[in-house]
Amino acid sequence: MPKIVVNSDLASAEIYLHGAHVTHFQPRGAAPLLFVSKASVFREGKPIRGGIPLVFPWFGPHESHPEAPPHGFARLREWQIESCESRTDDSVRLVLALSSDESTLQQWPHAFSLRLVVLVSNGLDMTLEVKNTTNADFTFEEAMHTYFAVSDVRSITIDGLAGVEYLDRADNGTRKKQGGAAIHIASETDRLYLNTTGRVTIHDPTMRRTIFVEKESSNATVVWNPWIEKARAMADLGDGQWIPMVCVETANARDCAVTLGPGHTHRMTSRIGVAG
Ligand code: TA6
Repeated sequence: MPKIVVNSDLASAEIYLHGAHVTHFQPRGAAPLLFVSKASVFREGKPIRGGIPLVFPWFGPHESHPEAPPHGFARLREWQIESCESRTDDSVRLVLALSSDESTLQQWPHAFSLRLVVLVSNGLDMTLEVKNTTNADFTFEEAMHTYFAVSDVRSITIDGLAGVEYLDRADNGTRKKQGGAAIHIASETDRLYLNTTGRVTIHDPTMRRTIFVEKESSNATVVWNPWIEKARAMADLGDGQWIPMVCVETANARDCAVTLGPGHTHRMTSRIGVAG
């Protein structure tokens, strides 16, 4: 499958045209930030397991068509390269594009054009642009479903979501409120935090690093780890592969879905990197 490989003084990165899927980001002098499953398939019509899957235009299972691909079709389509440029500050800017077509219109009856703008420097900035090319409003969900590489998910803590309301998708979507302390992962965790725009940090004492996730125009954050049984049951993840990963996802979904007017463009940005 075709991919763009970036090697600069600041970082290295890889992004597949399949799904405009970032599978590698490593700031110079740091360990890779992203987890990719060794059992992932790289095949048309299948999502890559790990890296930064793009979720659009619905989050999770389709609300009325169970046969539709979970998390929408954007991560299953071949995107086009619009531009690739290295800049005087040693950063590299990539733009990939995807527009609606017969196939997408059958799954989601709205015309759109997407652009993913990726800026590789000592951090990774990604902006998903959604343009409504119809003559009426439409409402969509989206996410950068980022899989972070950690030493052991049981030994990390996640800060930045204290007091935030969330839908507990591991408990029938029950609405709950996050306590004040840092988040520890000690079982299957699948939480869609709502109306939250703040910076989230993943503290990994074993790797002696803190990863940050900052965002703009995103009002939801998802924290996910499949834990033992779910990981074992996923052919493209596998036994024990829940340990070295955690997802902290920059999203707009459910109560925080986006309604976009005709001709308008929405831009959601996520910036990840190593703090300090
Ligand atoms: O973001 C968490 C989640 O919605 C989980 O419920 C789980 O389904 C995960 O995404 C992975 O989804 P996928 O379709 O990539 O297997």
